[in-house]
Amino acid sequence: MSIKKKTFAALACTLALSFGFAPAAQAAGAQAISVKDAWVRWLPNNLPAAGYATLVNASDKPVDLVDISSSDYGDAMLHQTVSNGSSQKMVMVDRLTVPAHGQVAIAPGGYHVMLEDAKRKIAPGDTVRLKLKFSDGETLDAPFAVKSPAQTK
Ligand SMILES: [Cu+2]
Repeated sequence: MSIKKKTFAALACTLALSFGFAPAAQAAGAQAISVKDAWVRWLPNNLPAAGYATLVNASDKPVDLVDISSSDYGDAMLHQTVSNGSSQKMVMVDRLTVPAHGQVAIAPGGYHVMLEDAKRKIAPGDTVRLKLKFSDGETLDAPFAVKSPAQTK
């Protein structure tokens, strides 16, 4: 982050405080990104789960998803399913750009959040939380609905 940007962020924060804006307010460029349709495809026997969601960017600048973590899983990372002919493989994705005034789908067949090493017993019907970090400095702690494979067909 540049010094200039940092100073602006600090200033915006001070302004927000002095005027009593809620943190979720659109003012001062905060909260450009929102998460919708967030769910997790759960698998039995402690197999890795996959998280899916649509990221919506309300701002006029592209914003990148740069990091994912979860208090419910030891490991959370963004993968992309790539098919070459008849076979499919997963590749790691460092950043995912959400276009200005646009959205990007983390959806079956494309991107997924690979969730491994569950820290507690997680079952369909639960809600898990994923912390999404973005290039503009914002962090979202989003609830994901846990579904069984049968519920997602
Ligand atoms: Cu994966």
